[in-house]
Amino acid sequence: SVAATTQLLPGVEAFLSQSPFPSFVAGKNFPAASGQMVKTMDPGSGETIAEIHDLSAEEVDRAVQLASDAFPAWSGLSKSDRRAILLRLADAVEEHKPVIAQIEALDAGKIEAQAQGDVQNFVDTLRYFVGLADKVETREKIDAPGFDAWKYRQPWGACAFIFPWNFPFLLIGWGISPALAAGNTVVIKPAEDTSLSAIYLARLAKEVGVPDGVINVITGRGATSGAALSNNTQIKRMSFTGSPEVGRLVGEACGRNLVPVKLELGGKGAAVVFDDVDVAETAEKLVGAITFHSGQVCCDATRWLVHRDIYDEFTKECVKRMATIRVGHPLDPNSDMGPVVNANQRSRVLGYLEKGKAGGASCLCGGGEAPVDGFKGNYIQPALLSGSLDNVAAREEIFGPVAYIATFENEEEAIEMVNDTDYGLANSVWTNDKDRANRVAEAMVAGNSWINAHNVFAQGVPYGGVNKSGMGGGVLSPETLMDYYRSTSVVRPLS
Ligand code: TXE
Repeated sequence: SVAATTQLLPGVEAFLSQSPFPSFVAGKNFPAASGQMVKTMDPGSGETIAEIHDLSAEEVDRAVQLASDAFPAWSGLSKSDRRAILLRLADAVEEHKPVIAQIEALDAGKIEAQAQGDVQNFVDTLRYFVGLADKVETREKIDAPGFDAWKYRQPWGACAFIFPWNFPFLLIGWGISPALAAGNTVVIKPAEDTSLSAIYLARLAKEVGVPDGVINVITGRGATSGAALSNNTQIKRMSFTGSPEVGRLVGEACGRNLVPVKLELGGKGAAVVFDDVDVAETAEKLVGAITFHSGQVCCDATRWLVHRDIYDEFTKECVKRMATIRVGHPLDPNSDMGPVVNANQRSRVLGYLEKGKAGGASCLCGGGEAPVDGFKGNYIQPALLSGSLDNVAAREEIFGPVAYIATFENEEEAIEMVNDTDYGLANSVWTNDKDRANRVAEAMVAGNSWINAHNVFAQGVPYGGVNKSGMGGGVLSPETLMDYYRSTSVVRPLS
């Protein structure tokens, strides 16, 4: 069991002992009247750690109603009052970081230190957007000769958020911070595998005085409570992060209801490695990126395109480093990489390895289940495939610790290979030639291009995908905040 590895913090034990967990709406526990539950597991031990309530469609609609009811008072607060409340929440989350991070590590299979980074990122993001909202002109004069013209900005109302299981807490921060700072209320639907940190947050918000109904968490299965939320006609905006398949369903529902929608979907990112790099250092960083959270990262570099002159040396170095990755329980401080989130995901990843090999790829290392002493978790060895990119494992999102390596001869060919995908989330270029780095970064068709790094984020720098990776403007930037205001032009002719 978990306790064999690490003593759980008293705050975590106390929290888990309250299972089963109802949703949390309008400042109260909000149970599913049907008594239907969803089990949530520690993917590291394979054991059920809690149960959460599975709301019906009517209950979801009721929750949206309560979030809408809370909107006039919340949006009517002065900027400084709202700022004070949200900064108190940021401080409280920071104080509770060890507990939230341990809950997250257990629930999502995330290495504990990484979970702490996620919680801190939530705090930083909330503080960033609160600071930014403070400076937004909600009444702005427009220069239009002959008219007294103004642009007014107001929050929308109750905004909905559907989140995936890979970064449960961090993504809540990225999603709801701009919405709350602008004066909207929010309804959060976490993934059924990883709802605990969201419930913890909603309760904490209540404790520090966030008014009832401003932060609501509805729990349950995607096909029931998720679908009900995306089909609700009262929500003013929708933001979805997850798989392209479900993203389409959510987008369709919002299209029908004419609800503005933001979609953050998958990716099949590339890393282009030129022959002038420090091979050992670059291999270390790319192996670090693909094994970070077991490769369950939408912006990961999953196609490594390596200049043919260094291909052999680079590949050897990657294989050597992958073999040193210590796979283990997320709460074991000696683990570099934890499990994948559930048994389905494990089958999916192992299935892609098989399909990739059947399609002609060679497996250079790893690629099976990874036994971890004492645990029946969903552990997989990190793997490196090589071969032609015309392979299902090189084209589809695997969402596991699997990279696909191939060679290129020149810059032009590399760019063509990078862009030969329906996705467009994030890529990186690795070279010491600054001009080349800038050229390639600009030519890669995606929302994000990194130079000599992968998976780097900063508040204020837009993050989001294009093409099949997403739509609706992305997250983390000043423009994201503006998405959470609707504007009204107010015009008076002067003569
Ligand atoms: O995601 P889903 P899953 C990819 C990744 C993974 C695959 C499946 O490849 O293997 O998606 O993961 C809710 N109406 N990504 O099944 O189903 C669901 O409850 C409304 C990439 O977990 O998309 C959860 O809250 N909502 C991705 C959320 O949608 C529905 C991160 C996401 O679940 C619903 C995660 C429905 N009909 C997975 N069905 C990334 N790129 O970031 C489910 N949901």
